[in-house]
Amino acid sequence: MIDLHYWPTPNGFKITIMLEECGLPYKIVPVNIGTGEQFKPEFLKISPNNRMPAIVDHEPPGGGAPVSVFESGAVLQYLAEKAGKFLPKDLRGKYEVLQWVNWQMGGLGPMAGQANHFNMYAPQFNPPEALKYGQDRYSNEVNRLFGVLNKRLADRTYVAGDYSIADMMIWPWVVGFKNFGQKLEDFPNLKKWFEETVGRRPAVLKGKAVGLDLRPKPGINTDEQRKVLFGQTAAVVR
Ligand SMILES: N[C@@H](CCC(=O)N[C@@H](CS)C(=O)NCC(=O)O)C(=O)O
Repeated sequence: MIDLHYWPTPNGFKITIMLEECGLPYKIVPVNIGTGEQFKPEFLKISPNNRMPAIVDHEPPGGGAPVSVFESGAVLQYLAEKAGKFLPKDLRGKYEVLQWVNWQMGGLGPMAGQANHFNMYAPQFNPPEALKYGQDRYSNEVNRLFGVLNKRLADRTYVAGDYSIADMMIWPWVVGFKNFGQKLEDFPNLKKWFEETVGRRPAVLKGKAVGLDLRPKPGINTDEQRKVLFGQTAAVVR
């Protein structure tokens, strides 16, 4: 059995989608990031960066002690190796996928996360142009990254070879496109991949619905949530 330390967010959905695609049994261990459960000492032992998702696999390949993994890219790579699916074993195929996995982890995820923050959650600045600078900077970068993806999908069905962990990781970071200041009509190949090719897969729909009941109201809505999520420094976290 795999314990999935989880909250229903784009980085969480990557893992539930993969687990559903592979048919691997898992148990959700909720980490309510709005109330600060990511700072619990038991969780920090698994995920020292106080971020979910993370997994603990009690039946790792080859046996032995449970294996714990944090960082969603590493988790999906682990699960792909465990299941023998969605990550080619040959060198060329494997690195074709992994370069897009890293593109998502280092580019689309962080930039869309910041676009979301400035567009949806940042307080009013004085002067107001200061807020617009942050909004434009990150929304423009997501726009560029969506353009890269749109071009990539012009002559292929999936991002890298067959359907893979790259598709599963990128898809949840397109879901919130409006909050990142984007219109999918500007990216027709991406739109088709998002809405039809990947978006109609039963495991994707199932994975994206996992744990929605844990969080009746999406987003960050209370002062407590804002304080926990936006006030972090080394001193506060310790
Ligand atoms: N690079 C990390 C990012 C994970 C991440 O940012 N998780 C957010 C939710 S989507 C979180 O746990 N936030 C808690 C916090 O900010 O304290 C990954 O891909 O696993």
